[in-house]
Amino acid sequence: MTDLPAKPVLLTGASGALGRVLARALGEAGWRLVLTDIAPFPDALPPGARFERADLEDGVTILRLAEGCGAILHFGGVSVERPFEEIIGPNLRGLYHIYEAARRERARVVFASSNHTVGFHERATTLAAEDPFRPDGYYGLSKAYGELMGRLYWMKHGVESVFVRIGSSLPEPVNARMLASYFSFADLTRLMVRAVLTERVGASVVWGASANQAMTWWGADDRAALGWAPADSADGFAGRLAGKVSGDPVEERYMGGAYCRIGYSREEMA
Ligand code: 15L
Repeated sequence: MTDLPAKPVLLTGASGALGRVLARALGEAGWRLVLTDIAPFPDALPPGARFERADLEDGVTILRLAEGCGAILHFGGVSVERPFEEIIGPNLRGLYHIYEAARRERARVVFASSNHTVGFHERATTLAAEDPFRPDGYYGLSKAYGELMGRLYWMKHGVESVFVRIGSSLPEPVNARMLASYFSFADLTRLMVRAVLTERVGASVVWGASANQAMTWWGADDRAALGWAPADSADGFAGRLAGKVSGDPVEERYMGGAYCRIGYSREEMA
């Protein structure tokens, strides 16, 4: 990583699992980072970074934190399936604050979207980025809303976004589903670098998965325009993980896996 962003970068959700990975990697690469989260930052502050606790629902503070920033890596908010009322505040109102801050600063948003925006697509298909959303719960629905808000701000205000539909970003894949959805920390970090440094991104969608060939659910997207391709893969785990399935027909049928099963009450499966 040689090039550095011209302006500081705001990273929300900095105290979360992926926020901590990015704070460390980008801080070590010399990026000037403004870190924020509703929870305290648990690690030593990377060089060139400052941290301030903030609630995404506090729009005034979000505007202030974004002052002077050229990009916002938005990893904050609820990151798993939760009841609707718990999601509205951080993921809908909070997201509006992020986009208003981006509009004011003429900053770019890199939005941590999710595979759960399309969780109710069947695993037998290979999706393109423009295929319809099929959220598998209120969390996935909030991420689809986030992508649509980004589209609105692009069309109406020229605010650029990269929507990254993150699969399963963990130290390593742990079940058969992740032979398709695994996204290594290194591939994630390299994508963040390209998403910030690429001169023009418009409103781009990228599937956040490593080069998983043993099982592929996600196809065409805007990665080439960003000059990004994943380098890692879950394929080496196929022998060990292929049999690690849930046994649940709903989970195993759809891309969203266990999220599809949460609160599922359809009686028949056509
Ligand atoms: C996500 O969007 C979640 O944030 C993460 O906790 C995992 O559940 C991941 O999706 C996944 O689908 O594995």
